[in-house]
Order: sequence, then structure tokens, then C-alpha cells
Amino acid sequence: MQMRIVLLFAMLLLTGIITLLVPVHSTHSADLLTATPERAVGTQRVDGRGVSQVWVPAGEFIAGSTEDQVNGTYQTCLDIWPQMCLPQEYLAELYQHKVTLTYGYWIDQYEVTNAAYQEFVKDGGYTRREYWSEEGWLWKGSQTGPNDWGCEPELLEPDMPRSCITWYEAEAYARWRGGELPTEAEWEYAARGTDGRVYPWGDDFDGTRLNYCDSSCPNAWGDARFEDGYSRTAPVGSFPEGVSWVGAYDMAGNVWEWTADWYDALYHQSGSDIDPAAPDQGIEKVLRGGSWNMPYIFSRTAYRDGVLPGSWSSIIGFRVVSREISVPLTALP
Ligand SMILES: [Ca+2]
Ligand SMILES: [Ca+2]
Repeated sequence: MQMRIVLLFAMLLLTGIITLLVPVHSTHSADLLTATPERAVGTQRVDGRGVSQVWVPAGEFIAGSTEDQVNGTYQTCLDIWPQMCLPQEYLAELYQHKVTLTYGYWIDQYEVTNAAYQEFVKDGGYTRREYWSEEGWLWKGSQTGPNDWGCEPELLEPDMPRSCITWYEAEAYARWRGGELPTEAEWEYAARGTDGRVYPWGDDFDGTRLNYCDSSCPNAWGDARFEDGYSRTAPVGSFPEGVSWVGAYDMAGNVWEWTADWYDALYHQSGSDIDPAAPDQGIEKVLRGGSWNMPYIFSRTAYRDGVLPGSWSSIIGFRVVSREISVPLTALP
């Protein structure tokens, strides 16, 4: 896709045939609706590794975008920087539909920080086989820590989001935490809530509520209307006015976030509407939420794109979810 070219993923690393399986099972029962405790929206806790999480209750939400929204976004893109716009860039958001998550779950309040990730490294995370998938272990080879090649030192400050890691490393870290990467549905529900909002805070864009490609951004598509204070990444949690309905920070912007799911352009059209998961194999992993170097339309809660799981970049980070029950996610056909 043109977007990927524009974003200059100079560090893309092709990792070969992908066979990693996401959790895939077949059936559901309604009693899962009561399988997780009832807690108030946004209840906070600190998990076993000392990381803050917020509670997302079971519920129904509006996923995806309408045709009008997709067409409108494309027109907006043409206004921002026509050279980067392809109509098909947004078609993967079609169509809007209701999705039910039958279980509640914890999601990290912030993007995973360098400080938090370093605890995983210090604990021997890169040498402990149990945290790595077969594909991830093969990808890693003899590496004993993150490869920060191409990532500026200021992005590695302790309170900055951990970027410059592959999907495999994010997955291993999540397992070390006792959690997982969020499915697309878990991510989108935590970002937009039950009212189908376009941004975590509401339907209207507000350039003071996130770190995106603003007037200080070094790209041609920088938005001259707003100065968000950061030309690259911001320390996590810098935008309290931008929290989502559960109190999760930076669901829009700062770093783009890995999810568990393989990318499928027809995800919203062919998937289950109950606890959906992506197909059990694919080529690219889905990213959500936009980043510090992207136009504001990419920070919409419905925007989705995919990159190879062996990619790393200073615009990509992640967060973790923790489920209290084993959830039989419903795979696409
Ligand atoms: Ca910015
Ligand atoms: Ca983010």
C-alpha cells in the first residue's frame, strides 16, 4: 500500500512464511457473559509485573466505519496530502456492525514503556524459550535484547513508549507479563466504547488531545492547525484529555500499536460478531491507533492497516491485555 511506502519503513524485515496461530476455537456459550467479574468501567489495577491496567467490561459496541465515513476520510486525505491517498486504504474499515465481547478484560493504561520492557530484558526474557512462539524464537536467533538500530537515543528514555521492536518481541513480552496482545476487537472496543465514536474522546478531532503529525512534525503532511508539543514520541500518558472511555491513554497517536490479529481486508465483512478473532494465518499483523508521524485521520479508532510481523520502527509500539478466563475466540472462515 502507498501508506507503507510513505511511512518509510526502511527497517522492514521479511521473516518468511508465517504459520503462527492465534487462539482459534469454534463455539461459544452465553454463560461466558457472567464468567468475568463485574467491575466498574475503567477500574484500575497493577498487574504482577507492576504495570497499570484498566478494566474493560463485557459488552456490545459498534465496530468499523460506514461508507459515508470511509468516503469522507478519503476526501480529507486528499485535502491533507493528495500524493499519499488511495481510496482502498480505508475500505478495510467497512462495514460498520455490532460486535459483542462476552468477557471483560484488563488492558494496559499506557503504551508499554521502555522502563517496563527493560524489566523483561533484565529478567532474561530473550533467552527464555517459554515466552516465545516458534516463529518468534526462529526470528530472534541469538539476539539477547532489542535491536535498536535506527532508533534515536531520545526515543529510548524510560518513560517513552517502547518502539523499535517486532511483533514477535511484543508477543514474548506480553507472555512474560502473563497476558497477550489485544485482538483487534479488544483494542477497538477499549478505544471507542459503546457509542461508535470516531476518536477516543468523541467524534470530532482535537489536535490538543494526542501526539500526531502536528505543526512540529517533520513530514510534508504536518497539520499546521495544532501544536501538540512533540515532534516525535511523547512520554506515555502525556495527553490526559485524550483518554478513552476506560481511561486508557494514547489510544490515538503517539505510537501505532501491534495487535494479535493477522490482517484481513474483509475482517468486518466476514468475521464473527461475537468475540471475533482474525484468520488463523496471514502475512501481516494489524496495527491500530496511528502514530506521531501520521496524519490525524489515521488516529481514528476504526483505522486499520497491517505490516509484516518482523518489521520494527520508531512509530510502532504496543500494549498488553490480560484475560481472566480462557476465551474461545471465534476465528474467521
Ligand atoms: Ca506531534
Ligand atoms: Ca498509541
